[in-house]
Amino acid sequence: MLKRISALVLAGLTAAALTSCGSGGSGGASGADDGSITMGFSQVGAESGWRTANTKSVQEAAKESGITLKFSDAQQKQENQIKAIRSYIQQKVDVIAFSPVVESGWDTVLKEARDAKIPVILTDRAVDSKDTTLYKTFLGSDFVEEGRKAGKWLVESFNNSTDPVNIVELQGTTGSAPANDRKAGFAEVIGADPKFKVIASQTGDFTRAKGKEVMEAFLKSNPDIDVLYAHNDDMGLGAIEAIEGAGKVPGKDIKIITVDAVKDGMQALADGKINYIVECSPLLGPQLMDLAKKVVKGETVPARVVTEETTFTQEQAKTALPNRKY
Ligand code: GZL
Repeated sequence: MLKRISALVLAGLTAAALTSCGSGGSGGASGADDGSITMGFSQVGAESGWRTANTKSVQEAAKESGITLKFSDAQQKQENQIKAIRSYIQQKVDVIAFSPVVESGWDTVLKEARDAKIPVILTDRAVDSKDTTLYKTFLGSDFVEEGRKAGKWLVESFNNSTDPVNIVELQGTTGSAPANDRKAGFAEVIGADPKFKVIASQTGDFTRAKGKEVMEAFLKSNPDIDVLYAHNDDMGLGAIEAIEGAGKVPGKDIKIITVDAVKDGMQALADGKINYIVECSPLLGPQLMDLAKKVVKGETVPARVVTEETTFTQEQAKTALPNRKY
């Protein structure tokens, strides 16, 4: 009898040891079947207010969902993201999620994840790979549509004018999906009317400091700028410093359109220094965790999940500001 009990106890202990050895995962790559999920997340960096809010949303949502999050900040370098993804593969996480800092150069590492049977979710930004088996879904905004919204506001605002409208553009990170697509959507809409001229367009890398630096250069080489289109609020806020430093009035002498709608941007909009903001929501955390649970269980998910977002005028910003979550 004693032998039988000790054999049962030994079997139980062995089973427990195997389960706890896994990195946690309900049938994921780690093979553990205790229902826990471990996600490896590679974040672009901490370049803007939007990014900070996005990181907060992902971390809070992971905690609320009971998902163990391994998080890395790539400081806007693709090689750091590739290293992080390889490390997550080594650690046998159950799912990998990341926001690709640029669109190209991901096929090799994503094939390694696929070969390791670890599902990948794209969040915020997309990749330009033709092989859509390399990731399960892409959760994020339609950046082309964001550019179109910015262009439509400009066209409507200058509807009664026949004078040339000189535009300078602060682009996001070179090669990134939001920079490519926001530029394309805006150009598509204003291209219908030759009075709109983009007289200068350069990357400000989505940061306030670079936005200010490039806008100072624009102001030095272009005496009559009518409009600034900045691919995010942070570059627009940096540009405002440059415009005021040049003795001009932002929002009046130079109309400003930005994208994101983070708190600092909305405050400048309410104060009349920005004229229009196209929202790009960073609050992707809850949807990302829901998708991760489905993907780890092997459930099918939509190939594309587009986030809901709107636009703000100066008056709308005054009303919305008190309730903004980021
Ligand atoms: C857009 C996101 C962009 C934001 C910027 O989804 O990738 O990156 O517009 C951020 O503020 O830096």
